[in-house]
Amino acid sequence: MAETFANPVIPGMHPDPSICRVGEDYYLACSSFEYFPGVPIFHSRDLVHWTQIGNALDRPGQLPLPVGTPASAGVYAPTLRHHDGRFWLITTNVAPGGGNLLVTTTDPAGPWSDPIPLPGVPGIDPDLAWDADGTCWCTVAGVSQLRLDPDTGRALDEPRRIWSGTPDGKAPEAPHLHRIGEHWYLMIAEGGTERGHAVSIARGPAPSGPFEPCPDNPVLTHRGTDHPIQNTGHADLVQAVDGSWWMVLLGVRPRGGTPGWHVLGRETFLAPVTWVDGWPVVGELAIDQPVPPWPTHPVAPLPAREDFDTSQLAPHWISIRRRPVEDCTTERRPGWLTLRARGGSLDEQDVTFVGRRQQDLYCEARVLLDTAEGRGGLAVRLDEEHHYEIEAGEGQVRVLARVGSLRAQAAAVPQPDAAVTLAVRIVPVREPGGPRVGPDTIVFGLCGADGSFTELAALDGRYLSTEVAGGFTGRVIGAYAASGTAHVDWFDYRPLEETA
Ligand code: 6LW
Repeated sequence: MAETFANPVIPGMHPDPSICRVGEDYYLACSSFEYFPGVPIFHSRDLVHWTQIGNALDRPGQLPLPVGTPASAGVYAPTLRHHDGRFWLITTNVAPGGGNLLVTTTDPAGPWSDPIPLPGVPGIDPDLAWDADGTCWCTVAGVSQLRLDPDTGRALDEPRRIWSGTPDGKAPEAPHLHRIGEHWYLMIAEGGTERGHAVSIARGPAPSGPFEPCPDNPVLTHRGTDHPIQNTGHADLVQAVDGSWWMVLLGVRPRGGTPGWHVLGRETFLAPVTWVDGWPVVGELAIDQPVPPWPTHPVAPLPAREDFDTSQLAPHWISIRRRPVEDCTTERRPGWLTLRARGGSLDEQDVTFVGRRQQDLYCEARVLLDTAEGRGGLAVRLDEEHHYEIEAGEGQVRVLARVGSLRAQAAAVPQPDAAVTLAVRIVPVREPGGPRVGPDTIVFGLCGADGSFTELAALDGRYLSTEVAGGFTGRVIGAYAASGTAHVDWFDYRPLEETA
């Protein structure tokens, strides 16, 4: 029985993957939308096990995400390439004062350069490719293309439409141009990033075409199926060290009925690719995927407990739109993360929040929070209009919910102490004897000093799903300050078995 690995290889909200290889090292970048820092960068030695090594846009000056930047706006799809000894990352900041930008570095863990603005590059999903004479070709959704000076960001000609995708496709986007053998291949996503998503490809004699569509397009889609991985698309290709070819792509894992609800956002999956008559054939894409034919290099999982004992937060911690130190700092009380409310609640765009992507279908998070100087809590967030939270302060612990225009208080009890351990457990749907409907149940409670869990409220996970909220993101679980100052001693996150 061949050994298998679990797809997605990068679970949780990690969409629009772009990949490159340097020697025996693989690097991958994803979108990050309204979260800061932006564009998580991952490293792997086997395409299966990945470690986040940083974020390309981790300085406020690199990533303006002002209040007014809508949820699911901000950083859209990146392209990550290595050329001439440097890493290049091009992406789009869909925000007031944003636009297409390019950053470069010799160390993908950072620091990356200040953004090089690309005023002549239109649209979204920019791609970079260099031909043999060093010309840099920038291709964008649509699909249009222009030549670019990557050192200055100057467009060297006007954008030209080079392909519109397949006749029954729509929204041709996510272009990636690869020179493979005698051909230039132009791979795109089309059909929109929902259930109709697909990957199509064309090839031509030059980076500018003309392009001949693959006779078997789309080369990958799960539309019209009940496959457990849906919305498959937005792919990139990489040649492995052994010469084989692989595809990373985004997909979702809807659960709990029809149409099914996905809550972790669009995740990064891995599939094998073979070539037949000069066209790619995408192999099996499964939740349990046969491992590639080389030694695997497992990596340590993220620590279950974050003690906030260092002034630099680990790269997987994200805030909403910005994280000026004065609002989220470990300097004010060593060993604690101090969250100073900016005045906004989770309904506002500038709430003080630090969290991590939910990466497991079932999981538990706990925080020890000192609310002697204000109010704060533990939240499961999709956006300003879709979040559940347990909030403590001013002598009361409450479980609150917002779904669109509906707000509810699901529980309220006296707060036992200023320092309180709040918890959320995301568990399978509780349906005594009935059909499983919905992806999960989100249970909030208080923890005793002995680690015991006292449930306060159980909420339906359907309403914190992308099918309900819309947009491009997935759940983020984090601590926040609603007023005054809340201090976080530690934050625990651990996966739960499905039988939890
Ligand atoms: C991404 C584009 C898309 O830039 O969604 O639906 C955008 N397609 O390819 C955000 O993921």
